[in-house]
Amino acid sequence: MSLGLRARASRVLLDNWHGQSTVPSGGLYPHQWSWDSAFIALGLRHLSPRRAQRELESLFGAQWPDGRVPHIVFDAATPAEAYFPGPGFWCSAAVTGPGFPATSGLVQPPVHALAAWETFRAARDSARERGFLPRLYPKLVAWHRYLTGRRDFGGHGLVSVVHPWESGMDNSPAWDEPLARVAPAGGFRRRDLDHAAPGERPTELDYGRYVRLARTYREHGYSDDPAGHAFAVEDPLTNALLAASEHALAEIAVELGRDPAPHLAELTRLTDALVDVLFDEGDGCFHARDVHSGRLLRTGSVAGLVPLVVPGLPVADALVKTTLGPRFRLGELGLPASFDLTDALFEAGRYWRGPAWFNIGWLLWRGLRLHGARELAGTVRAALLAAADDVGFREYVDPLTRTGHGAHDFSWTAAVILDLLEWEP
Ligand code: 2M8
Repeated sequence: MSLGLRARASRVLLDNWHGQSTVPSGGLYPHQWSWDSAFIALGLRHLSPRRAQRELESLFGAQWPDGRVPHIVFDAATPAEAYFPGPGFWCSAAVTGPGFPATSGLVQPPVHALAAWETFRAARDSARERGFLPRLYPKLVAWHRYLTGRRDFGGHGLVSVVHPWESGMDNSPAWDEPLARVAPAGGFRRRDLDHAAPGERPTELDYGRYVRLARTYREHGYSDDPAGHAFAVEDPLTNALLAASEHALAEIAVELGRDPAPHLAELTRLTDALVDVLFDEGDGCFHARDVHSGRLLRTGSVAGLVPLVVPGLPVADALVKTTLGPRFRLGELGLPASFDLTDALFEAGRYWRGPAWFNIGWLLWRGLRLHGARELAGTVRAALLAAADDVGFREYVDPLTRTGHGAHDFSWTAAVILDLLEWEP
């Protein structure tokens, strides 16, 4: 590995810092994104613990009164037309009222409590001095309460996501079937194609459907009435990160002298629901469930492996076996394909339909360590570091050839590399 990977990763995070938070990448994503900020904090904590705390604090500064943490917080200094859909599309002030930053109305996977706990652990004394956890804890609790209280559309105690953007894995083939019901909207101009090749991004048809779903949510005043949502799925990645974050909330509660028991009970409840409703013993993988059809969407999305991050997951051994099988070949490749390598829908360079992503690699690395698969975790860590060293801090890479794709100098790539560098092989 070339010397200077750490310095280069640090440079990316310093360059993408906008004063209060970090943009995922200067051109393609020029605002603050919710789950990006959580991964970014995990890396920033090694560079500047204070900045890592600010990253999360600024995101939660935009939390809505109902507890939702918006998936984009718009930077007022960035021209509105730099990103579509921009602040004028979402009209968040109509719901939040004045005094809130302009945001989207969707959410993203709840990895924040985990990031907050890890950020605290990096610099306990200064975090205590700043009152980092006492200020953040009630906001994290309200965030989880929004998800479990307002988004349990299926009645299984699992959170539903109402838009592919909420899953974080926008154009995953897992969403093809439920998305096919949505009539595409027109009358908008994409900005992503100003920065990335069409072959690496979602199709026009996908975008039309994304816009239709977001417009409808906005027109319903961002109400979480299940009947108003054409798209509603119980996603294993979202629910697994919520469970792992409940575990982190229990740790935070202890640090604050509070009772961790409610968080541990919530962890158990979510774990049971995940396994009962979304785990398929037949193929050793979790799958999203379509709330409208009631059926499991049996596809080979890597989201189905992410429950490895849940402490105490009873089916961890089966999941580890699945990572090693022909669909993911993790032991051989080290890089986690975002979709089943053997499926005709696999596309090595198109966004969430096949390429390997560094944040997913980090989650699997963490989950493998958690469940004792240390050698495989080491293989994943080494492959992520080698890929970043070879191609730079790309948004995603072809898991077979390691060709880089998407944005350059992508913040969460740099951040998880900085974190992985802190650990022994
Ligand atoms: C991607 O999603 C945004 C919409 O939220 C987009 O395509 O414009 C996804 O990869 C998502 O997971 C990520 O948080 C976001 C910013 O990096 O980009």
